[in-house]
Amino acid sequence: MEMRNQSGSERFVYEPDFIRVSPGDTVVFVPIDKGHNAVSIEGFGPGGGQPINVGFNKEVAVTFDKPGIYGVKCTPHVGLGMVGIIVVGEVEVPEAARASIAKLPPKARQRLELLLGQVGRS
Ligand SMILES: [Cu+2]
Repeated sequence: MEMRNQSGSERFVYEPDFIRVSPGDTVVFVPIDKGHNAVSIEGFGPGGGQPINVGFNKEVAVTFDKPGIYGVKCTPHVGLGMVGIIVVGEVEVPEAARASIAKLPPKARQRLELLLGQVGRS
């Protein structure tokens, strides 16, 4: 999952912003551009699941052992819609995730609604 200032016409994005993996798989966060991080959006993931905390300008590999939907946001750019999700295994969108995105800024909320809409499709 690349952390970028620009991808096509979109500014401040994770590329891709939707990743589907199997339990036990690893996702690498790659800082293509500086000034981005990736931290968990609360309400996502399995209850008590592993938190994601990728520091600024760091390349970090995260292994996902538990099925769930993991939401990430960039602290300085969540207001500009810099969010993404990682879907691990066969899962449904938890109600807690929907409740959680209602609290986010509009652009982040809209993008997450689109991303969550892709979860049930293969
Ligand atoms: Cu950012």
